[in-house]
Amino acid sequence: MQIGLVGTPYSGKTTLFNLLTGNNQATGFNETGEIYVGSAVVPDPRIGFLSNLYKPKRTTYARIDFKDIPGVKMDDNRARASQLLNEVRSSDMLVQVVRAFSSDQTDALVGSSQPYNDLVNYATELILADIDALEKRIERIDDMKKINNDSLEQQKLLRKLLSALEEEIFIGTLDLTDSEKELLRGQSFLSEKPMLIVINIGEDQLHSGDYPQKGKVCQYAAEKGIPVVEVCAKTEMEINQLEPDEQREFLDELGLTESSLGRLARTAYELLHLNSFFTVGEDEVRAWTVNQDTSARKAAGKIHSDIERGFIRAEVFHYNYLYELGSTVKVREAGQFRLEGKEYKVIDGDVISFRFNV
Ligand SMILES: Nc1nc2c(ncn2[C@@H]2O[C@H](COP(=O)(O)OP(=O)(O)OP(=O)(O)O)[C@@H](O)[C@H]2O)c(=O)[nH]1
Ligand SMILES: [Mg+2]
Repeated sequence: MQIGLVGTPYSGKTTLFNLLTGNNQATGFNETGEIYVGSAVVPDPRIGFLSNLYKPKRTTYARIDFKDIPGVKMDDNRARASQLLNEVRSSDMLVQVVRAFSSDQTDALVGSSQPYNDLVNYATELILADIDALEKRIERIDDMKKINNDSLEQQKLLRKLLSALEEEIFIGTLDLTDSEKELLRGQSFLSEKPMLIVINIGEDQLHSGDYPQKGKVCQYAAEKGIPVVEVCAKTEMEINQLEPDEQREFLDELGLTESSLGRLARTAYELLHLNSFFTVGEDEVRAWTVNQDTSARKAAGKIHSDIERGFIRAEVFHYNYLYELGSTVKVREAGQFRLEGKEYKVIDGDVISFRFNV
């Protein structure tokens, strides 16, 4: 899974990228305009607990990959703009970074912050790109010598999508039937990608709890059903570079109980309908990420295709029992160890060991 950080120039994408991935790329006017990729550990206190209990040789957290995609600037040529758009297109999910903070430097360059306007403008860019792609496809079908029923159906559907976009409705929010989805297979649209909004606030705004156009931003996000996370990217990045005990002190002072990465990862998991399950042992304690509705057998395949193929049973208990009772022996005594078959649907927080045969 790769999450694209997108949005207008100078909104703080690279700053956030550094914060999330522990990178140290140049920000602001020193930027090189490069596209950066990096990965972040998904914080999960359950892994800490399991690791403490099992004392494994290795502890492996789940990871999320991030791609920092620069905003299109005034002097960018068309080739550059379309390269950047393709990077957006190849992301599984988008985090739109919106500037709410104000600083002399950025204000001088791009004006004072107007997060609501930026949100709408960026959405319009996505919509226009989709309209462009749709029109090309429709034209291609129109130009076909022989038109069969399938292409007629497709044509009808593409026009329906087009008129939705013209009313500024995201394709992702349309209720398409299964057969419509089938017709669109292999085509992807920018406005159907799962999206999350990060409002990049300044430290003063963190204290006051307010930023320009906040009401409009919240109303817009609620209407579109897009989750919003407020992040104070620059301050948090600076705190990250301190010694761990100093970090806690500063975070407490700012009233930040959970890191931005933690909040972002949690929101992304919800948005993408993802679950975590765990494998434990002397060698390794590890978190695995699967879609909700993943069967035990498919989950086994995450670890190794041999385990999926030779799947016999899954031995499962839920993390919460272990957390409450403190040892696997007690979990077993409490009758919370279960043997599940291949169709069992994995639940978030399951601790699983697979029995298989190769
Ligand atoms: N005061 C303040 N400045 C910030 C904050 N976040 C980012 N900045 C500054 O804003 C400038 C732009 O940040 P970047 O992270 O480079 O922005 P970007 O979105 O990557 O910009 P492009 O890659 O050009 O699209 C930098 O000088 C940052 O230091 C913030 O929360 N507060
Ligand atoms: Mg950048």
